[in-house]
Amino acid sequence: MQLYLNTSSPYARVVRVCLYEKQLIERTELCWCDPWAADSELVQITPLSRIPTLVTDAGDVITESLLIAHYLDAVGEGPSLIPSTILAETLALAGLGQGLMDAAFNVVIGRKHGGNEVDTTLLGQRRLKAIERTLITLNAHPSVLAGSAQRTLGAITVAVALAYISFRLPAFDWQNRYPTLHAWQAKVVEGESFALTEFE
Ligand SMILES: N[C@@H](CCC(=O)N[C@@H](CS)C(=O)NCC(=O)O)C(=O)O
Repeated sequence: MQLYLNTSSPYARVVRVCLYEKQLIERTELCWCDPWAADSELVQITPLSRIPTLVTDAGDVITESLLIAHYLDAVGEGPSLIPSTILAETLALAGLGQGLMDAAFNVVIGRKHGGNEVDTTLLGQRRLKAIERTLITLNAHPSVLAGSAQRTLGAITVAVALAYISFRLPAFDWQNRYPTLHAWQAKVVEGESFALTEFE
């Protein structure tokens, strides 16, 4: 398989973590690229020119991090990332994580292309408020309060989104403001799948 990615994409990191968790990293060629470059090789692979993009051994091109994770879960080894016994909880957490990631990524990309004043626009305000509300919700979330560090797709997605906020939006200072969430995330990120996929 081939995975198109870069070192700063939270979406790509979710997939990289899944590759380690499902023991598929050795079977996957990592194709580092810049999705924003007009002449990127990625455009030949997918018209969307977005990462992560996975090309399977059979040549299918899968985009969207959660869909790729779903595929890896089916073809890899070890415990399921989407256990049927806790399906709804796992998907609910994954949705919160993906939404948090979307809001944070849009703040970052908005500032990059429009300057920090985009924070004062209607959309900018909505995204910042969504991040804050989601942090509050996660800090009191039953899965977080239960303290389970099981690396389901839900836990992985939330943990990566939080790591991305630390990386790109440190002013949120979520670790100090939400210590329960911080303690839970610290447990989820223990292990090589997170250690070997640090943002750069
Ligand atoms: N919903 C997608 C989001 C992917 C995404 O936005 N990737 C960014 C990099 S972090 C990208 O490739 N952007 C290039 C573009 O939008 O043209 C997913 O979950 O994979």
